[in-house]
Amino acid sequence: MSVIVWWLVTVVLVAVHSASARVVELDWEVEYKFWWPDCKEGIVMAINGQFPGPTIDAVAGDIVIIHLTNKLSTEGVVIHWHGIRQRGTPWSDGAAGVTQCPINPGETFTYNFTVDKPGTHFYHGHYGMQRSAGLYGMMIVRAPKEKLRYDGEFNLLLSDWWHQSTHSQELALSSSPMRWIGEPQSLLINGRGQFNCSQAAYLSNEEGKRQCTFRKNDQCAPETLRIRPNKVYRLRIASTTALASLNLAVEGHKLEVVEADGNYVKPFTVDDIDIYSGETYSVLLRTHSSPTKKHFISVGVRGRKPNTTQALTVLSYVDAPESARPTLPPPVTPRWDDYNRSISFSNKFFAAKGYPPPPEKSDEQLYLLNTQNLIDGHTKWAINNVSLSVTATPYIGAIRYGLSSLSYLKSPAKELVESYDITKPPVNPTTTKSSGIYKFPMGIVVDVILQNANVLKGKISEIHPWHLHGHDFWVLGYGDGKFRPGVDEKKYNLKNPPLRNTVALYPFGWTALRFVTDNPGVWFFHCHIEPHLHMGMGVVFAEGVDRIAKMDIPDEVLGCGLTRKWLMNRGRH
Ligand SMILES: [Cu+2]
Repeated sequence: MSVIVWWLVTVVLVAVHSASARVVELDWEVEYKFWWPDCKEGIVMAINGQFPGPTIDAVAGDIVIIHLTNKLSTEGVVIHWHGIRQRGTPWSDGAAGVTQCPINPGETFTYNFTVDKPGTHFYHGHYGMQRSAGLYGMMIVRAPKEKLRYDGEFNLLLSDWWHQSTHSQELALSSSPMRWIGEPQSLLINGRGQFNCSQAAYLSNEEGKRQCTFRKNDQCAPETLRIRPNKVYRLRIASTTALASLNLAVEGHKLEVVEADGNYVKPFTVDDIDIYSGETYSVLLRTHSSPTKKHFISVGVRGRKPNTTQALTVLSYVDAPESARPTLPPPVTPRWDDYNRSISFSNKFFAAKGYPPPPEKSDEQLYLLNTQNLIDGHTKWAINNVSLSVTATPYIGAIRYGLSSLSYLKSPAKELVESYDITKPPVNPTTTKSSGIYKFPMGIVVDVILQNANVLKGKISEIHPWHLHGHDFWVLGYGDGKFRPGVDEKKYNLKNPPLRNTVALYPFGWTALRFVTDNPGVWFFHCHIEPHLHMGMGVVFAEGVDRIAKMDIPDEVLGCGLTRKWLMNRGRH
């Protein structure tokens, strides 16, 4: 064999080898840009001039390296990789104040992590209300050998949009008395929506419904999903809404749910899906044999009294003429306050075959009582009567160098939960702020029981989608009213509960989940509704504190607060 052939063989072998652990390396610049997300000019946070940000497309096992440059003139920035567990790289989780200092204007920070399992994910800003400002994009991690069978796929990234700037919103929410931001002006599908009008007005008898007008290349013009007859398409759907709980449906088509939060589920078929902020789904859609029709895909608000027009986009069979419009109206979003319908959808989820069941028993139970409270006239959300206030020193650095005495919280005695009347406004609404941190040793099984309650005024309890960083967890069950220790555990699904990273807590109810402490790090666990988190609705789990104390944490994540001082002093020795 000639030298050249040997060289070629070697090149091919290296290529095959590196294909099993590819590096996806990207240079990103974050900046504000004028944009027309809903046909009205606004300001978005763009990445490399795009809104939403670029889609990351990787294969399980790949290493993702993002060099993120902050081109904002006056504020810091971070990006959280939602659904990626960051095993071995907790400092790359991108939660400001928890796992890193915000990246300063003009500076570049490199995120470097492995995407260890396939799934539909997204990424988003996790500092202030930068997610609501439009800092987000899709992140697809493919299976080296996909077990689902389909002919094509589309990504649908769902978000909600306000005309009030997020800086103004932050101030409004922190004011005394609080000024509520209200419902979003528009819903966006892949960053595109239409304010105060409907694409389907021509099919409606409703008075005053305005037909949207836009040109094909407008930034707010909906995308058309082009499909072929008699095929199967995978829709990868993610919700990064700041506030809205959504429902998605495709006129004339059923949806087979196959994946949730990056985990395969036992397939089931529905007419529509509920999707809460922080959740992702894959659904399979089987196309009809007729090649000439167009159909509306609708996204509407549930869980809060809606005041936002449905977002629509069009599914178009290949032979449909460009000028043709859908002939049937978009699906009607189910009633917003039909919570039984919502819960029955949640109860359809089971792990797909092949997932091992959870451990049978837990070592620790953590109750998290969700209440709305006041601090000096400021409206807050509190967990176990503590409203989260993230410290200036990143928790991961404070633990690594033993710099501040973070006072760890304890699960409240059952009595606290037992004595609290969740059906009424709090008797004593005053609460306190703290770092909201709980610690767990490695290698134990933890149950978290989220307990919902009544808000400050009226007879109201809200939906809170809770998202855990660094982990998937098993959803063991949902219940009405107050959790009854010793009774409700008996109803847990321990056979095939779904693995998720986000789960809904329903009004006046409880949700139980289980996870294993197998990933040392400092993990945010919080309501994914951005205004709620802003008002303190979260906790932090320090997992394996002794292991964190020995971690080789890059200095670059710690250039603020007490860790900055510590690093500067170290330099002097
Ligand atoms: Cu919430």
